[in-house]
Amino acid sequence: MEKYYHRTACSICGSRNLSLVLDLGQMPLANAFLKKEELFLPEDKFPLCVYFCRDCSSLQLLDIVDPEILFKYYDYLTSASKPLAEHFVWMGKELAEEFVSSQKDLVVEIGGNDGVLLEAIKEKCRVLNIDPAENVAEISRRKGIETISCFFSEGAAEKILSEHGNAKVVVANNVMAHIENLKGIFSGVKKLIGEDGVFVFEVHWVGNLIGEGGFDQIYHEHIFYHSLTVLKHLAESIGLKIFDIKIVPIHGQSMRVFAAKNFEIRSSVDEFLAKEKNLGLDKEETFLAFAQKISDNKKRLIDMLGQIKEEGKMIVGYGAPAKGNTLLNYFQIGHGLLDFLTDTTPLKQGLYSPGMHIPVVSPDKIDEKRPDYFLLLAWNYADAILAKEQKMIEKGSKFIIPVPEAKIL
Ligand code: DWN
Repeated sequence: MEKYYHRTACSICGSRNLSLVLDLGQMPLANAFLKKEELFLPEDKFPLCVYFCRDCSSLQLLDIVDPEILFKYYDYLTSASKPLAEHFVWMGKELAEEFVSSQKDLVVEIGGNDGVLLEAIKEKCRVLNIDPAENVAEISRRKGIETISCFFSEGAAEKILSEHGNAKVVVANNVMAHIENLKGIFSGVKKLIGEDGVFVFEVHWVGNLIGEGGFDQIYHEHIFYHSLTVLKHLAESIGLKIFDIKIVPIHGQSMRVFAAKNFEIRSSVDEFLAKEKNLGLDKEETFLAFAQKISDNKKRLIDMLGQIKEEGKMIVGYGAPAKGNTLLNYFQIGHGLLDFLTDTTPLKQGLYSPGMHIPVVSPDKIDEKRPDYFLLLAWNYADAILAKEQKMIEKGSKFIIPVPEAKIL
């Protein structure tokens, strides 16, 4: 199969009435960290262009990279980000409390990564992790969680149903933006949850992307930038109803969406749909205005970093998140500005960032090098990180928040 292909129709509604609202150019894959010996080899880059569908208002990529390339081996571990792990432990316990009534009940997680959520509830019910990344699935299995290393689909759902029975809960966190055939996912889940099960998923909210969040969450893994409005129509098209929604402070702001066949719809749904209408998420010009804000911020951040370097100061990247690579590559921030990136993920340490080839090192290097400034690439965990680095800050180190408008704290 080709490494990627270009769609000409909306993945949600099939319309060809699509408008290019943001072109970030040819970009490397955001999680394709490189070994030293790979630095001088050709590096895959793909068009990173965001389109607005004038018919269903969805925001999406049309250049679809082969999911086997993206997800069969994965550098990203939920457990490497303590605040995220704590969030999913809490989420697992909440869902078990609300929807699980027997140890025989089955909870299936699509894209459960290294098993953080399911591990928190595996004593309360049966659990099953479906994750395509073989290296990560192995970590999940070592936690005693039955893990099938495959892509979820209607076919996979039928196999799970025949071998495990209906699921009381299907969870899918930071997955529903990553899968081209969303109708197939919703249909598979509908089969799996039966008459009285629920589908609960968290996904980054497009209202945050264009507002307080950052454009850096745009990369090839994220085919969609979702609104509730679009998800509601999609779910209803295959016979599921979205009955509740909450905003959670994850990856900026994510939606936690609740869907089922027959649950009573709560007022949160209409309230949120009205909020999206007020934000103009159904208008092309909303996203064109967002694109302009990005180029304004590029100049601001580059000038800021250049000024700091002229003063002879050291700047390092704090965190080596996927989103950080969109920012670094689009803004062309390289080794001349950042000495290195620190990251708590062992799988990333000793590697180099895709595109800009900045070395990724353990956070232990921070004490050794005492940087003057940190470019907070993992800005979505700012509260936890600033609390953790209080001593460093008291000694004079400063943090730079890169998006939506670069600022020194
Ligand atoms: O959809 C996805 C999002 C939800 O998660 C995936 N495609 C990949 C991933 O994106 P990301 O890499 O931008 O996610 P995070 O969770 O924002 O990544 C944070 C990075 O920062 C991790 O590599 C861990 C690191 N980190 C750190 O070095 N020190 C995190 C914390 C909290 C820290 O204190």
